[in-house]
Amino acid sequence: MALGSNLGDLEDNLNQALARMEAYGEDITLEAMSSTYVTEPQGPVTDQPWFLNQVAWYKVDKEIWSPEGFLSALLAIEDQMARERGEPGGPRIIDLDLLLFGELEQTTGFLDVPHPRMLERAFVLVPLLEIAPDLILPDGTSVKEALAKLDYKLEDGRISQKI
Ligand code: PH2
Ligand code: MG
Ligand code: MG
Repeated sequence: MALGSNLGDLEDNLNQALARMEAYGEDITLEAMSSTYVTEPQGPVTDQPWFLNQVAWYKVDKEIWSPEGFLSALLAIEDQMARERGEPGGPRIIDLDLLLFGELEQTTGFLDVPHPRMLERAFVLVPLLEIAPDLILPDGTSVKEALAKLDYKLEDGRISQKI
């Protein structure tokens, strides 16, 4: 799961989302969590505050959680944290994106995994590499290879990227 925030108390927002994930119980357990990174806004809206981003890896009991159910659990936390759904790609208190669900590959519109833009985003791949250095995505690409293709700069926990 990728976490992002660029409104309010960014650190507190990410921590609150992580705490709410914990409250779901034993069939969703935290396996690894990256550091946080201060990141340059990507996407259609460039005139907005820099983000705080982080990636967390969960072990999910698949007998209990379908991929869509798990995504709904993330969206429910966004709603509980009073995220307003404004401009697409614009500023937000909290954004929780499902990057991967095991080896699953699907594009249904409600849930597209792997996340369709993850390979273009250093703010996702840098923290992901930190917690899963040997990860190979379902299509055979490694996180390392994907990151090597991007034009980004990582300095003191800050990631800037030009597309
Ligand atoms: N999320 C977006 C759009 N742009 N840029 C950064 N740096 N970090 C984000 O989390 C982010 C973004 C849409 O979800
Ligand atoms: Mg997002
Ligand atoms: Mg999102």
